[in-house]
Amino acid sequence: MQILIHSADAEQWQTAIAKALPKAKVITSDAALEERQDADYLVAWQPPGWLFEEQQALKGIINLGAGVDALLNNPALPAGIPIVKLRDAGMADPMIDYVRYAVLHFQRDFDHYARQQARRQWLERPLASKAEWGIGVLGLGAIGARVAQALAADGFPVHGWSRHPKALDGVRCYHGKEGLATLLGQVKSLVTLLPNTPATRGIINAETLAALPQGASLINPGRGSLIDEAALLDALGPANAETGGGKDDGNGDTGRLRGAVLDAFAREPLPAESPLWRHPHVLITPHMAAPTPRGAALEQVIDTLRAWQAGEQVPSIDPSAGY
Ligand code: OXD
Repeated sequence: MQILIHSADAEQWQTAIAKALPKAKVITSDAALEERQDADYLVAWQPPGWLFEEQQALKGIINLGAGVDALLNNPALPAGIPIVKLRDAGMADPMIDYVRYAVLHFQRDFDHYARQQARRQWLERPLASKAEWGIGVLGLGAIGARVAQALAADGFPVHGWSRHPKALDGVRCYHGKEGLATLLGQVKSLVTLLPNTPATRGIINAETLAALPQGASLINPGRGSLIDEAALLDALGPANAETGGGKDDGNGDTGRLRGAVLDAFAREPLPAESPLWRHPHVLITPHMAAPTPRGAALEQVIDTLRAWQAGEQVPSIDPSAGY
């Protein structure tokens, strides 16, 4: 079995896979062409088109992440090859931490306190009750479901939304267009954890943002394509670093949306000229919410390679659904 690895940390993956599968030939995409040609399996994160063009014998691809959008949007990806993605693989825990931090940022008023600090203002705000802080989680896949249930266990009322009906203990689940509208009206923080597919592109737009209650917040550790960035900026209101907005309402909140915590963008790295960088109500992180921990991911990668080698079927993604 010949395995080709393509990722920023390909050498570490190479060492770990070679140790677990001593009979396999494991090479990285940096190897010479004659070395890396005719691989049976590709283990990769965001592989370039040329890699597919030169590989003619691929029998399976393992995506070193949860989102397969970069792979499916690659025009050189050959059709009909099974693609297996990482499922949770230790990513849910850091994602839960990220979302919890972002929710508390708004529920415990850290955004307002940061602006008060800039004004040297000592003013305690009334504590918003968790029980009245509805959270919407769009996307109830392996990671979204864990996030929704963790927040519910923290004491927040959690509303989850998925394309198809789902049931999750402790989470009020909705689906479809009507379900989305019902959910949006009830949440103070909206968390987007949907995959990037034609059906989810721009799902957070002027219409959906207008359906949120005044003063709601947006948390996007999912995919940048979910958000219409112009509509988001519009909903955030004018950026004025002094007051936190244009016409200050005392909290520095001027838009329909109180603020946003964003980890994923339509273009990454987020271009320097993006007005999001400068908006005082936006907290930006560089797609770091849930890095793939190699230990747990390695187990899934090895299990998949062993099953393929034994001629077994492994649940693969549905390219037409995009996840
Ligand atoms: C992923 C990611 O899809 O890190 O795993 O974005």
